[in-house]
Amino acid sequence: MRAASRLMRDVDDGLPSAVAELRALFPHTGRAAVVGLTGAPGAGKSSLADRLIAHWRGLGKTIGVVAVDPTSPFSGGAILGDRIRMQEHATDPDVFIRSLATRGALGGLSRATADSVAIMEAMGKEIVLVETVGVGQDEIDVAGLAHCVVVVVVPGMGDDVQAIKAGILEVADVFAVNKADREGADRTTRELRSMIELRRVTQAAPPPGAPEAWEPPIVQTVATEPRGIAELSDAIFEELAFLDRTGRRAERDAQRARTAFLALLRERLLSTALAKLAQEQGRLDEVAGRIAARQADPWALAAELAGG
Ligand SMILES: Nc1nc2c(ncn2[C@@H]2O[C@H](COP(=O)(O)OP(=O)(O)OP(=O)(O)O)[C@@H](O)[C@H]2O)c(=O)[nH]1
Ligand SMILES: [Mg+2]
Repeated sequence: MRAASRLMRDVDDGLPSAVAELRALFPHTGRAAVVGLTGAPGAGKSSLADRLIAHWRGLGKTIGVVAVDPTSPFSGGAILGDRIRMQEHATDPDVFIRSLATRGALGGLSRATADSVAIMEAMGKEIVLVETVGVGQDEIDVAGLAHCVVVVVVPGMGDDVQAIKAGILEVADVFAVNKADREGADRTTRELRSMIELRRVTQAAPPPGAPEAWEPPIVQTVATEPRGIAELSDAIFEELAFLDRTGRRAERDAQRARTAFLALLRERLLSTALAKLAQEQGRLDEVAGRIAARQADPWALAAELAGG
């Protein structure tokens, strides 16, 4: 745990030795089940994570947690107020919790998340849980990094299901209707179910012999009581078993590798361009000033810095 913490710090600080260590660890990664937990701010993701951790510890599983908060400037241990919900597990040697915050101008949060997941996989964690706000179009593509994406929805937001960002249906492998102690949980559940059904009937009928499709189950939960946690865990395990049974896990792993690789590449290209900018063009502010004054055009500058 100490070595992993140190490596994560070195990765954060961008030490060249960290890259060498990550490369050495790479053959030992790829064995965990990566579960994404995503949804609107305050939906109860951390509370659910806390309950899932307790449930899985009861089953003897070892767990890693990456809590991603794009709005916070602080990275590090489980220190943020929000993470206190998982604090009781902080002394459990079989649970490793890491908070990740904004990566600054480089926008490398996705890359940092992928690296943290890899380190936890190399530690031998059986399940790695990634908690993050929002889905899909965010800086952190949790859907692209996970084997199972749990989308947390809460009732009582008016036309809640309609208000859920487009694309959520596509990335959700499991829906948790959390805060089911509140009014409207059944309605939200019904709306989600009809959305899923609508999608099925509007899709072209699968050709005979086509591989079976996964339909996201909907589980009502109350993280605070707790209620529905075993059911949520079962739904997650069923989806993971589905991937294995249908040979989809390899597909998913290829997609995960693609996401992580693109994140790394994007950060590399951007940092190269920014280093060039600092070196050859003076400070970004000056360049921006020249562009604003129409003394330089941004396309020519971008082409010069990024190639093409
Ligand atoms: N009534 C009720 N409250 C809940 C439930 N689950 C979580 N909460 C409360 O909702 C608030 C937010 O919970 P969090 O677990 O921090 O939510 P989150 O999605 O992790 O929040 P962010 O990380 O800030 O986006 C807390 O006050 C929780 O106690 C639930 O099932 N029912
Ligand atoms: Mg949280």
